[in-house]
Amino acid sequence: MSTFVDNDQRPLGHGRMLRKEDRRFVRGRGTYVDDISLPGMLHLAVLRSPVAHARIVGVDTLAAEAHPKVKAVVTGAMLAERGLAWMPTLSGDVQAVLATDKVRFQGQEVAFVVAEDRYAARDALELIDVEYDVLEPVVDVRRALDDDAPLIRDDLEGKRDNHCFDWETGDPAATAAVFDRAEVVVRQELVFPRVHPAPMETCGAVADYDRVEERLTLWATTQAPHAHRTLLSMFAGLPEHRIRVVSPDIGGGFGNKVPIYPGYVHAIVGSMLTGRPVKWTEDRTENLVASGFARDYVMQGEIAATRDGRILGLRSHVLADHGAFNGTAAPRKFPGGFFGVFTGSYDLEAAYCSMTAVHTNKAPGGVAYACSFRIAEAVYLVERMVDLLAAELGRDPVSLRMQNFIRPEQFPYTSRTGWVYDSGDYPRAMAEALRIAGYDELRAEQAERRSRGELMGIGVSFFTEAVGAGPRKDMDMLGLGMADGCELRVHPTGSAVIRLAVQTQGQGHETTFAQLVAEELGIRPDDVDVVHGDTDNTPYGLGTYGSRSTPVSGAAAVLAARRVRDKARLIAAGMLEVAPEDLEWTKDDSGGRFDVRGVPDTGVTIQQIAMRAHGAGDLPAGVEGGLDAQISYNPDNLTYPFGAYICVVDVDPGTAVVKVRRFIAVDDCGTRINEMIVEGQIHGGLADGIGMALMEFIGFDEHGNCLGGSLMDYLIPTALEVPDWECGTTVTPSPHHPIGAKGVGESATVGSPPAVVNAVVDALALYGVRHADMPLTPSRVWEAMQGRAAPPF
Ligand code: MCN
Ligand code: CUN
Repeated sequence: MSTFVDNDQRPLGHGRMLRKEDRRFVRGRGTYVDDISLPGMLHLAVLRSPVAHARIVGVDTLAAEAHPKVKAVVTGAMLAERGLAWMPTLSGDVQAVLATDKVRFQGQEVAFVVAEDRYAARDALELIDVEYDVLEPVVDVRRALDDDAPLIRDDLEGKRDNHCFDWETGDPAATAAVFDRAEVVVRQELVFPRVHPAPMETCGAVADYDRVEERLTLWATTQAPHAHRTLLSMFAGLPEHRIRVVSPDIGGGFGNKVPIYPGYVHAIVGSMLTGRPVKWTEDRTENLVASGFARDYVMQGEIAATRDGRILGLRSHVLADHGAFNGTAAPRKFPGGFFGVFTGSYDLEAAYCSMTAVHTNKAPGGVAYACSFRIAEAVYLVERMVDLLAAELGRDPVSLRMQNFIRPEQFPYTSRTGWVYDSGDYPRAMAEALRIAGYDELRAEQAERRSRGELMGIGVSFFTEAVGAGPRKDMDMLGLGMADGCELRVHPTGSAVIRLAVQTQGQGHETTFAQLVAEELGIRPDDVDVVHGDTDNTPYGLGTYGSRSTPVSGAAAVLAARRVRDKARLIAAGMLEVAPEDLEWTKDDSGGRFDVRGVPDTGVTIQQIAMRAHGAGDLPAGVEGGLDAQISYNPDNLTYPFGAYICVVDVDPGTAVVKVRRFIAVDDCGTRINEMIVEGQIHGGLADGIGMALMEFIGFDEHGNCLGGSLMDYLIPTALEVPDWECGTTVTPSPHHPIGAKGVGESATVGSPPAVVNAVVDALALYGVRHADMPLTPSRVWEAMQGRAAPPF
């Protein structure tokens, strides 16, 4: 159980404290994009394609234009005249802002209406008449590359097939060699289905274009306001200093709010055309059907080992469904994202992965969902393959993992695909999970239940994440570099404001970044205000995704505070008339201070120093006034958090319903700033993982109709489907982060799906089941059970 600490009672700096932002949120005082209301504001609604693939023969907007409350009706043809019909995606592909020639997925944007109110805008959509010449859609990813498959991207010159990209990583020859000499090889096709982040708040924007000043203000649900400003400037040709992107309170992102969506551009165009502010707010179905999807990988897994369980190699071919437009936010040289870490937590001899990505008539795929850009898929692959190997060898899945872990003394460890893991102690985390779970007792209980025909399963997974992009030049997503800025100002009375490039969507940045500064300066977290999400008022940086806020901006915040402290030392030396080296920094519950070394309690507090810095007395020669610092931080490496998860399930043999009975999660994200917030991140991610493993799934029928367009069809777990989480901690600091912190925001989503699937497969071992694909709905589990002989009782 978590214990919450009254914020007035807690020490200065790191540790459990209640979230500062919740004072606002629990009273309904948050300001989300849809809460923005400007004088004269108009409303925008989008007409979307009812079919997955069709040629547009004609669009008749006359009746809609005649609607008394309609101010503008815009079609793809109108945008094309201004060169605005297509926009770049984060992968370097292009995406239609409004369809011109063809529609390529159900729900694609075809036209939009700007009207006096939301109802009129919606009504007017029904007055637009679009004539479609329906084409055969490509729905099945395995059909996409058939010779006679319909061509989806005929907008691209010279394009002859539905190929999106090829990519490979690792050493194919070395891997083939270890497979040749392996005593045991296990192969399995694994499907990670298409899922959706489904944040509580859907996407939206309010655009306000001032024609006289030629200035654009865009309130938008974005996880990366600065990056969006730059991209908008490059795309729309507006000077960047005349664009202000404001990302106010965000009701969850989970990766869904990384891309720029056509709707943002519609709002901007609408405001430019009408000269009035324009609001666009997606409804739930629009969000589920047309905004970014994740996963959708068909993976051929192969694992090679010796008979005594030494893993030699891992190989995979991946068929990736990227939908009609490639929306992946991946570093340019890694179109397969961070899938390259698929060797996981194991020290093996060789690994190779080849990937073929294709287009289908589905919404843009390859977007993120609390995944660290494909690490969820990578961890699923390796953790299922290791379990399959354990089953083949008749080994316990824990002992097989322990045998093959990268050992603590091997860090920093360069993986076979070239990733440098910064630090780790995997056996310790695994041992802690076993201890909390009471693993041996669980196995004994399972044996006893099995003898009675009960289906109890115990699933283990161990993950290594790679978060905090990014240091390497080739990891640069947009050609902008990956550094993040942060600016700290200490006021004369010693309170402070920190301005960040990253943007919280629920992760608690207003609290943890205040704690980071408080810890370094010896002031109360409540005395530090955190400003973010407004490009006019924050330094440049690439935003929040890939759990990079703590590894990158968090480091910037600490370094800014330390720079302030260095300056404070000079000022204190002047105040106390000693040399700076003779001062000693101390911090206790009453605050931070510089004392003369060896003479405690004679010094000056950070507040006294701040007052002096702002003009209350002389400063030493050469020291400027003020107590501020600005940092732009580019980390030396990613951080590699890790964890050991154990899931216990019971499967009802009569109904095939899976019940998660227990979930034990030991996470190591290095030094923790606020344990309560970290636990909250883990709880949320575990719920995500259970959702993906057991119920979340966006399916399509043979016509390309999306079958997951509402939360009645796209199921996400509720309090009823999740157990009381049992969390444990180990702390292995990152050697290159100033306080040793690693990111944690996606760890549990990445690590938990294989634990659940491994548990269900373990439960079904009595039926001879070796593997079953997610989501493990009752019908899937039932099918798996029917595929094999029923147990002999
Ligand atoms: N933290 C900490 N100690 C650490 C690591 C993190 O106290 N060693 C704290 C951080 O300071 C921050 C939170 O935990 O308050 C998450 O930090 P971090 O791991 O740096 O991740 P980000 O802040 O960059 O958040 C991004 C990450 C991603 S990419 C997705 S997707 C996701 C996630 O966060 N989306 C979320 N968690 C989410 N949580 C909520 N409520 N809503 C989302 O949309
Ligand atoms: Cu992978 S989802 Mo988060 O990086 O925004």
